[in-house]
Amino acid sequence: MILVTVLLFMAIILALVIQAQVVARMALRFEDRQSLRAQLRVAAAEAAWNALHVLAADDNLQVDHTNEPWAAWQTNCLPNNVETIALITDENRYFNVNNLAAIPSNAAVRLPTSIVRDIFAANEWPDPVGETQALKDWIDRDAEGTREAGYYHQAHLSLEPPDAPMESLAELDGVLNAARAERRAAPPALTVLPDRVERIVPVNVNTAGREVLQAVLGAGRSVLAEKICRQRDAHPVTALSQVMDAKTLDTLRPYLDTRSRYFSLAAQAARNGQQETIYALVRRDDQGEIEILRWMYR
Ligand SMILES: [Ca+2]
Ligand SMILES: [Ca+2]
Repeated sequence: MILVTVLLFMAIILALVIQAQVVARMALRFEDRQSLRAQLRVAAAEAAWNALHVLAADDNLQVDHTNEPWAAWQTNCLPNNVETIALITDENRYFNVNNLAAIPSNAAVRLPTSIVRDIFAANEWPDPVGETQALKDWIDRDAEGTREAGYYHQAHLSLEPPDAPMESLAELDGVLNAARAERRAAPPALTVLPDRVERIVPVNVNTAGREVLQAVLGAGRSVLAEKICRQRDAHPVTALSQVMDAKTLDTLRPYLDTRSRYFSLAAQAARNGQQETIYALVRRDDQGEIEILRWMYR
């Protein structure tokens, strides 16, 4: 009986020792992971800052194209075996949804709603006019329109248009899918550039996708869209007058530029299969100064 008790006692002690070792090892592993995570965050931030330095050092702020140093992948292997990679993408290659709140001062200029409607149509959305109206009413300051607060109340949706510029792609996604049975990603030609001022953010003719250019120029100008793509592939467009006549330019001027002001940045640091990524959105002003609009780790 005593032997059984002693054996049982020893077994319990042994189990406790093993458990303590396992817990200690797990704690150590957790600490290692946390420490590597901190190292990776620092490395990702450094990679991001280096990429932004290249963007700020751009020697021609009037013309931006994808063969410039800032647009190249920037990779690095640090002495502690952490590998980093950073990529800057200009956001002026897409059409800013917040342009919907701006009204062009010249009546001859194409309306932003026509451009967004064409983008939905090109992506075969079921109701381009309605989808465009939903985005416009969400953003514009007035409460007049078929997709203002009353629309959401009637549909028993707990949403209310803020009548202010959109802040993120997630917000765009939420509005577009509010009344949809099946979720659908926003057309890739659209972006969300937060700005306190209601003004049209132009697209860069040197970087915009064919679909974006076509929507901005409007149906009936597909030959012009082709011409711009051909010309910019040979040489970056340094003045809009190089690709269109003065009359056409007058009706499109607010929407087109040869440079970019908004850029997104993704910087990642990795080691041993663990990684940390930074996503940022920045604005570069006329002097090359960079303002960080968004900065998040994932
Ligand atoms: Ca440039
Ligand atoms: Ca509104």
